[in-house]
Amino acid sequence: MSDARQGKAPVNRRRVGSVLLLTSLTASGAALALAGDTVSLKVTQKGRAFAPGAISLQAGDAIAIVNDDGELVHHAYLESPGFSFDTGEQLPGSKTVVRFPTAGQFTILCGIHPKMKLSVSVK
Ligand SMILES: [Cu+2]
Repeated sequence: MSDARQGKAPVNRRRVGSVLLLTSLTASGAALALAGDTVSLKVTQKGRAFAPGAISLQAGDAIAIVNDDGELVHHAYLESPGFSFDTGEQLPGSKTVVRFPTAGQFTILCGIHPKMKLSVSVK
């Protein structure tokens, strides 16, 4: 039922509990959806980069942001008028689901690696 349990290594499974807790705690902004929600697109964080680096969505779509970057911690966030989110620290193997409720052009950044950028076009 939970996609978060798809981690390959045992180390990922131990972290599922804390990741889900983090997701629910930060859901007050309504931007972060529950991990079980339907996801339109998966974005990975690997080699200190988002892949793909640009995506297009329909308003209401959700994406899964997966940290697939070995031992590196990431911290995706977005700040814009009317729509913001902050995933907090994303441990290796973790997945955070973010829903984009409104149309617009957005850029997701990583609080740890300033060169990481993900352009999101929501129609
Ligand atoms: Cu990062």
